[in-house]
Amino acid sequence: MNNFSSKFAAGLVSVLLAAGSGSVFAEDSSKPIVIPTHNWSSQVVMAYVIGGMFESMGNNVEYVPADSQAVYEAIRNGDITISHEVWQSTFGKSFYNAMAQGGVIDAGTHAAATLEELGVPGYVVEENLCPGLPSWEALENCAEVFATADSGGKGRILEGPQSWHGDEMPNRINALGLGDKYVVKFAGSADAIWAELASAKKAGRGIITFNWTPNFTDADGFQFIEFPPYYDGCRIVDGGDSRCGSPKGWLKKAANYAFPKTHPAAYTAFSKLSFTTRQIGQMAALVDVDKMSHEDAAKAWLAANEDVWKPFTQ
Ligand code: TMO
Repeated sequence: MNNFSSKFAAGLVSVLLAAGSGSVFAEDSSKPIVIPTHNWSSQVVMAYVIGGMFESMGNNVEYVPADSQAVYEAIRNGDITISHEVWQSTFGKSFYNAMAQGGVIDAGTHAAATLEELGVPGYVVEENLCPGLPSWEALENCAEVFATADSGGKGRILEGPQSWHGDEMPNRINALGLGDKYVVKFAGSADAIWAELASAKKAGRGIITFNWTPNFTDADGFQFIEFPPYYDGCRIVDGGDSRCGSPKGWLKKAANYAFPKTHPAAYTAFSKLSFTTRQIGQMAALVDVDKMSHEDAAKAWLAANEDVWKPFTQ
């Protein structure tokens, strides 16, 4: 062999070796990607949507029910791989606390903007059941409109499960001087909020509940109450006085720091993934309006939206 052809042959051998060993692209580990499920519908449907997307790429997935605050510590220590709905208002603090200790990475932001806030069904405003809503100051004059059998003559504010915000809502109501007129009750589940909203609507009754957007209720005109604007540090837990509403926030994705190394293809897809307000509202509606199981809702959503999610995997 002359010098040229021996160099050529050596080059060819190394190209063939590289292709054969798969060293051009690192392959995803066959270890399962662990996806948490929490206690509101879009999050559970989206867990199965993302799991289905990973499976379409040849990955193994596992689902574990997890507390929605403690999950960030579980991601940090690697017991759970991702969180796909990090809502700024409710989970921003736990997310950044875990990140500051090392082990959690920010895997990007969904297109959907978020709000997690107290509000009333559209008819409460349209029928003027509490004049001045959606401004919070209107609440001072209509506690009796929102009274229930168990509220001791005060107006009832139906907060979500206490695992979401601890005492932030009672703190806020007291800080705004509404504590002697309103009582905050915690719902046992998101379903309990939807059941209360449905029975109030049937009776044409006033009701105040915690709710959020994106959600299935976006489609029926739920109105959020306008509280004094949020600013960093305004909550009692952050050193403030809690005289503030919730932030108009982001919706992020989080991952264990090793995920890009162990599953580079899945991580790349997860990092590209971004859902809109409409898409997340659809995921919730398949369960809360159409009464499908979370798994079936995810299958239906994946089948109807290949044009949305396939590009994330490519
Ligand atoms: C976290 N959540 C969407 C229930 O406010």
